[in-house]
Amino acid sequence: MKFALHVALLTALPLIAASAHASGLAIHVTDEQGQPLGDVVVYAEPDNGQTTPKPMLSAEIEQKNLAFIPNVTVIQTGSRITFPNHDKVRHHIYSFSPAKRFDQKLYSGESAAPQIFDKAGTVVLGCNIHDSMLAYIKVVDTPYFAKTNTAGDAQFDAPPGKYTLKAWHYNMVAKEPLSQSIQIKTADPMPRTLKIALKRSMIVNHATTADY
Ligand SMILES: [Cu+2]
Repeated sequence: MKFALHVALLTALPLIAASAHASGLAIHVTDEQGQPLGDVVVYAEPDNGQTTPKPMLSAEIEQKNLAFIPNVTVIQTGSRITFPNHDKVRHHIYSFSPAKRFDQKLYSGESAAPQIFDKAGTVVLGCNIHDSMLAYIKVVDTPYFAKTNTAGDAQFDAPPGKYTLKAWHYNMVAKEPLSQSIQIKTADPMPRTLKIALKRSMIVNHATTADY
């Protein structure tokens, strides 16, 4: 046991050393009234197109109490998502979005096939049985991304350099993500504030499976 722990620590060390060269980018997002905005996907695309390899993380979108949890997921292109159903009823999930079309007929438990998302874009997930079930997947072509919490804050690490910083919310007025050029420096302590204009009604006007 002791030996195994030692080996694990040794293998972890280079990772810790590598991340020391990256710098953290803190972002705060509000709506037009200055209220903190959660569930905003923020991501940075390097201007030179180069990214430092990062382990591809898989994600899970659970079905519970007739809802998708989480409501918003961000993943890098090529990542996989699993869809465990923790309800007693069966779900039939699907996406018509060009970035990923799939159809998982009535299933329960862990039997839904994992899906790989290999194209950047927005995917809206629906359930054929329960119309109110909706979830959003933002597939991005970069390993540098995060999602704001309910306080509107997000942060991620990226090596110093020039980037295009983008921000996307499923209920934003603009069709394209908010976009700005930024320079990430080794020391980047101040959070950057972004403002996103939302459609007036979250309930009536939010994007549905027909919009993407
Ligand atoms: Cu369902």
